[in-house]
Amino acid sequence: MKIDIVTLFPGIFAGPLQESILGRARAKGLVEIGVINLRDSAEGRHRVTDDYPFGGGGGMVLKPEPLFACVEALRRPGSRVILLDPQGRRFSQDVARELATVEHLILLCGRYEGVDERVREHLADDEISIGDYVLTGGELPALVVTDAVVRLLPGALGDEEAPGKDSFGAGLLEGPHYTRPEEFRGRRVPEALLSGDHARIARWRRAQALWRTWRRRPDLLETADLSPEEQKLIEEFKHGKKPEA
Ligand code: 9WO
Repeated sequence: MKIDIVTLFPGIFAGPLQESILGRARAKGLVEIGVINLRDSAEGRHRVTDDYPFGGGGGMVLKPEPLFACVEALRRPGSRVILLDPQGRRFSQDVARELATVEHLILLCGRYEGVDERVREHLADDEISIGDYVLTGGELPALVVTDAVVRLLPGALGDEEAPGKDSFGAGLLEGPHYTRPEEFRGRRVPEALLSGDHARIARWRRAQALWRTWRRRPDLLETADLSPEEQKLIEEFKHGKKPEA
């Protein structure tokens, strides 16, 4: 897989892309990530990338020419051009799974008051928002999308940390995790986890995940596909029963 990130601020990406799982996935050759300075696609001695908005109103807008030139040099069959923008469709684990199947992602990071509308209409194939807040640009959202997608590529995570069991992998929140010591400041690790009974541990974890989801994110239960036993647990929660602590 290849991911090209088009930005006016390439320096933002140096740290995040070389650390941890992203850095390791690149070193292993699972993904090639390019960071392209949009300014290099701007013409003229001053390489100007922004201009005043028609109609006035202040602020600056990213000009279409450098973005079109940059993307036209990068794109190939199998590319998907994505604008990171608060007006886009909402990013989610499902969208991450979808993007992880695309051969080549081109992520466009807007700045200032936004990009010329013709970029949105005639250059981007897709627009993605990571949430309802205004940032200073699309760079951090591009990193969020990159991180969520790359960790799904086969081999990016170790066997111990395979995706699927984590939050949203199964459409539910994760239950609690504990490590040593068994007792910390008088708080003990739940007995089920110390029992060595693997079936009991699996049941405890499933009940905890369901409980947490029911309490914190009941909306997720609408779409989760639950086994009959799990549906029964939810029914019991509704009648006031709590899972084993
Ligand atoms: C700036 C602005 C100033 C005054 C009034 C309204 C305004 N809206 C914006 C604006 O949306 N600026 C954006 C900044 C332009 C495109 C790049 N920027 C951006 C991307 N901010 N937040 C995102 C973003 C992208 C994806 N998911 C969440 C947020």
